Amino acid sequence: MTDPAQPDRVAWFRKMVEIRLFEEKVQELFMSGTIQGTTHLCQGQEAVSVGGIGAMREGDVQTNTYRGHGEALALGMAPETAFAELMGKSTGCSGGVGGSMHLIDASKGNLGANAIVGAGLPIAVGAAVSFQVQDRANVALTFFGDGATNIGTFHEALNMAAVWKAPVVFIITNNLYGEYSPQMTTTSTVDLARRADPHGMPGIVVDGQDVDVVNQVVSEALERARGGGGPSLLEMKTYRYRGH
Ligand SMILES: Cc1ncc(C[n+]2csc(CCOP(=O)(O)OP(=O)(O)O)c2C)c(N)n1
Ligand SMILES: [Mg+2]
Repeated sequence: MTDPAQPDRVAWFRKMVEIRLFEEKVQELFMSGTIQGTTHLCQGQEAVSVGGIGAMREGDVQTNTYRGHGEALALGMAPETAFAELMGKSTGCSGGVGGSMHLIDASKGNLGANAIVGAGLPIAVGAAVSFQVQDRANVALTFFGDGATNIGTFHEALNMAAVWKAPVVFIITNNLYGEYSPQMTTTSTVDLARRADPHGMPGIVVDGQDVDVVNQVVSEALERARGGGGPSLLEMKTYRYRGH
């Protein structure tokens, strides 16, 4: 979280490097069989995590996916805590029983990663509705992949959020592949931001490789939601450098 008047771009850069190096080590440990269970890397997508999380304010929350190392570290989880979780140690954020796909720290606004594609969206809408009920000026973000926009919960979550003007920002991390399937083989829509149109909410295509642009667009969507303007759908065009 940064002061909107004075974005700390050096801190963003450091965090993106931290995420990249964290995952280099994760990959090394995974390939050597040291990490039990699976891991999913977000290399190439760091600007989406850091720019998006950097737009959050005190009390805001977010959900993400099984590819959630970037968001967890951007939200301030210590790499030691994340490594402990991946190594199955009791000092991990989920006591070592969750692993890579379940990095969570509610005290820092991280309502958790989700192994189920599309599962984080309704959780974020629920959090947003709770803010409305409690009359709190907070917003929920939810990060998910391009493939998740073909899941039922995506459409259900957008519809409910639009009808109730819930303070939630939907962020598609469009890395062009769902697992190993190119977007064009699974999806009839080129710009996934257009999936906002039937719900009457803003749908914006964003250069997900530019942390400044990501931060700017997410900040505007967050403030719109915070002011009662309702949800937005932001499509971050990015690329994942590693396989699934
Ligand atoms: C409901 C559900 N269906 C299928 C899967 C298996 N699965 C894991 S990742 C994935 C593809 C998701 O693609 P995308 O949303 O683009 O995310 P990416 O992996 O590119 O980050 C699928 C189908 C799952 N985890 N959950
Ligand atoms: Mg994808």
